[in-house]
Amino acid sequence: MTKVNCAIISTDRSMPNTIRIVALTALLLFMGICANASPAYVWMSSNYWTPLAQLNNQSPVFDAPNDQQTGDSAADFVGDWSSTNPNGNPGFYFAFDNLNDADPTNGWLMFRARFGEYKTCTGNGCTTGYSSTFLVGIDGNNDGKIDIFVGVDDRGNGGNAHKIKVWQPNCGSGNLPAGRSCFDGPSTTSLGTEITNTNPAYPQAEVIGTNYYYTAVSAAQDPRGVTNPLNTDLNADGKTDAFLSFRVDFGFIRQQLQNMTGMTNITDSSQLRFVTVTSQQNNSFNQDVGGCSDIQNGIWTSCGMTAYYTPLSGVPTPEPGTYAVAAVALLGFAVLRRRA
Ligand SMILES: [Ca+2]
Ligand SMILES: [Ca+2]
Ligand SMILES: [Ca+2]
Ligand SMILES: [Ca+2]
Repeated sequence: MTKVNCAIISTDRSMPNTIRIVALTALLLFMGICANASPAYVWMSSNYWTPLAQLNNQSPVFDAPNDQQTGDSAADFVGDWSSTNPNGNPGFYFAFDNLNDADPTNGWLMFRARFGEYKTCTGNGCTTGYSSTFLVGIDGNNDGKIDIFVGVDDRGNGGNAHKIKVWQPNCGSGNLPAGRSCFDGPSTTSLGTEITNTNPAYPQAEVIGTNYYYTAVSAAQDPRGVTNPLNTDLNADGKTDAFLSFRVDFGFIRQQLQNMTGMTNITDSSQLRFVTVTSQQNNSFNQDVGGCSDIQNGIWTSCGMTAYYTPLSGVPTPEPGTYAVAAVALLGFAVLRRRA
């Protein structure tokens, strides 16, 4: 999207009515364009997020309930949208705030997943009910292997809790099975060295405010329920499901991808693929893999990897500006009719 300077258009009363209406409409149009500058937020309702389709199943069916490995339903990815259940609920969403400028190398990548339980905070001194990781692996070069992980680390209540982090992938803790490669599946990928963001504008330990949002699934957060039956408990455990959302600095991620993989010219128009994981461990994923129930033997490209998405494809729609333009146009017509 090109950068727009928001102009103020005069509607001097000495103008002929027709010209005033045209000017008014132009003003509204500019207001609409300016309204498009509204950033994307982690607390946006799911209507503003893009549900991600899977590579081998072009629907955002996402993940089976109750297939997580540690008994923590708060870390169980859930989602039941499919070609045979089109009114179902997506489980993995993406959004992008492109900062509304002409720079293709900046912006915020945002991720949201749905989990089987919204955990309220009960422990002494705890600050959140979520107590695991929500990891997103990115394949930036179309080889089916994860190149970088971003995510929320909410394990425990100490210094590590409540942080947005970035990691290099590691090759997993065991020997590679025959025919397999590092980073090509949940058992051959783990969290490696944490990458510290040294850009003072975007400190790494950033989880409060605009970067993180944990909330119960509700009609307000999932307005799809207005037209589709709202289901707040997809895994039928009697506990309200949760949305966990976070954002990371795209400029930092693209730079790290280029540093680690030799990929060049990654922009907000580059095609990326994503996987999702919850895990209590860094060296071996042990909770849930989004879109896959085979955490032991699966391969990302057939076990949870999404289709291709450019960051720009996640810019929220409908954009608020659309409504502003429509409202202005309607107002213009109303004024004309009154004066006719
Ligand atoms: Ca699951
Ligand atoms: Ca890759
Ligand atoms: Ca539930
Ligand atoms: Ca799973």
